Amino acid sequence: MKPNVILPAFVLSLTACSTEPLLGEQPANLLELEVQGLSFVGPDTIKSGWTTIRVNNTGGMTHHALVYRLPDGITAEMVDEQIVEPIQRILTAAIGGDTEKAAEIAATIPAWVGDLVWMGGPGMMSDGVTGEATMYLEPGNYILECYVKTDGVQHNYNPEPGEFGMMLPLTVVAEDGGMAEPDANVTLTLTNSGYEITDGAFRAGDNDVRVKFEEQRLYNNFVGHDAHVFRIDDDTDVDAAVRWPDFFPTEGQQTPAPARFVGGIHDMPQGATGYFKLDLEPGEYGITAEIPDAAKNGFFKRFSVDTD
Ligand SMILES: [Cu+2]
Repeated sequence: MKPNVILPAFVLSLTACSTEPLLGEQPANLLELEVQGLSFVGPDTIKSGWTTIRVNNTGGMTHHALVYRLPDGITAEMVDEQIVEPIQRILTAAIGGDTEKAAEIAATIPAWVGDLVWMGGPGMMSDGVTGEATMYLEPGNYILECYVKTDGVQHNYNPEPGEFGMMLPLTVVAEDGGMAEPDANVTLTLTNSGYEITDGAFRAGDNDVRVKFEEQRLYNNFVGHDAHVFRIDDDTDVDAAVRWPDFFPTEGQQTPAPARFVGGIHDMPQGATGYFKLDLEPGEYGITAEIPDAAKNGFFKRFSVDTD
């Protein structure tokens, strides 16, 4: 861990596991969560295999929902105490200008942070947006988390001892949910040099986006590239929006977001494929990643959606 690295905290609250039969577009293995204050509310158990995680964000601000798998022997309490809480103290020290203290705290973060496996989850969603991502999840223990910052406090951090913030422990059980791999109208392929639309096209209305993580790498020893979509209106500060998901700077992911984020998917391992939904009005959009210097690293792509 680089001593000057500011790590995000993760917090989320989720709800809902259902195994209802397929009804039209209804996913068969769906975990549906609500945002209430700074928590995810909903079920905490889901069957394995293809799994849809939906977050209805009516919480009044931008959130997201990274899903990651815990290595054997690591509990949500350990993540909260040994990673989330120190990262908040690093952020607080950095905001106060005490980089020495921030570096001291960073040195205490356990090496097993590198064994957490980022497994997608709904990307940046502004207030009023429903985020939905579908991933293939093996049985195990996971956490779903939002680490957006508000007034210098990460949403996953809860100062109350023993209480989680936007951090929902999730159990993926051995029984397979039986859901088929989703279809998609557009495929976005991520390599180490950026985004490429390799099949189909974005369209007005509902989009099912396939994301192929053909290549993946770590930035600042911590995050991989991913995809977050925002709307570009005439008055949108595009540069600020492209930079916003980078959580390393103290102002990164600080609310309010400089643009309307309409969905996406968090990073997944090299070789993985994930899916997310977008509901797009005609207009201009950008895709950016939660990494340092996203544009310089190739991770900013504009696209237009025409009226059908
Ligand atoms: Cu949040």
